[in-house]
Amino acid sequence: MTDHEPVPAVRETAEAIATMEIRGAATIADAAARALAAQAREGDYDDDAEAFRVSLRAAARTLHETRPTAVSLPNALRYVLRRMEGRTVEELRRNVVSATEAFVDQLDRAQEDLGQVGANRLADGDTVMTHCHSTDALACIEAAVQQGKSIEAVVKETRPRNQGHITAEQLREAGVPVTLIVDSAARRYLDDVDHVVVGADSIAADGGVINKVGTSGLAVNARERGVPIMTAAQTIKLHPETLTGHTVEIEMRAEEEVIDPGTRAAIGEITVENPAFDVTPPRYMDAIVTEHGQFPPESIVTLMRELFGEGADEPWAEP
Ligand code: RUB
Repeated sequence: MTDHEPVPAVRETAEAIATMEIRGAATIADAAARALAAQAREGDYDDDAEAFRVSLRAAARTLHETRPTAVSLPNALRYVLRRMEGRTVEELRRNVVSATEAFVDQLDRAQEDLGQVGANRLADGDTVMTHCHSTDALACIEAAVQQGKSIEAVVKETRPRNQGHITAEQLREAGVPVTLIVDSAARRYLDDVDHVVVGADSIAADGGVINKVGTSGLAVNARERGVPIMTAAQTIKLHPETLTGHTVEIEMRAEEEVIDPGTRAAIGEITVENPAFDVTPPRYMDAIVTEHGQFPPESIVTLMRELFGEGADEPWAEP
């Protein structure tokens, strides 16, 4: 192992994020922060503070390169690296590890707090519709159940990777009766639904919600059917670079997720595209629910300025 090569825990975490064994914006942020703590603890720096800093930045770059859309990943790296202070390796190590612990604690608390806010939007007897698997969205539904409300769920399977199956299982475990549907049946079932609850990978300064592909179509249909739709998203999903006009990169994934090679060969010469996320314009979203309360999507920029006014530097960049 060369001095600045990431420790195994960082390489394994990066691999698990890239292959989606670790997935979902909040879970990715949690894993990335913990990986930086492992780099701080397990790296061999030989009392060289500069070697420590260079290695931490290299580890952050390895993690950053895994998936492009969920801003929780760079936001987590930024949080920890900004607190990488100290003159000795021992001080640096202590500060990075305690920054990671504070970050992970904040994630948990934010999810609990936004769950209460989201739950207040749900009424006893409501049926909710979900898309993909979002721990922030689930926190709202589970908090409503804990408040004593009786909630049922219509769960979209969410092709191509069927994250809806995870949602179905977790809601069932929380005591919520679940009806699983194929994605194409969503509009039909919106007539039986009181609220749509989705998560977010990133939220842009204009209030656009970037989430699993299919969210925007669901939001348009929900508006047409008169069903309210909320995004549950802790503030780590706010994308600071969009404050200065940058757009959010939408991850394109392998075509094998959509169609197996044999079937594709039998069809003949076609193009297959597999975008993982899409953008829901703010006018189709009723509320963004965060740990600081709920916001109309168009006003989220005020919270973004308050929390990310310092901008979006890249503390992992070389040297
Ligand atoms: C997951 C997805 C989730 C958000 C929010 O996509 O779109 O809705 O990440 O999740 P993928 P959470 O499966 O491709 O990672 O609320 O858990 O952060």
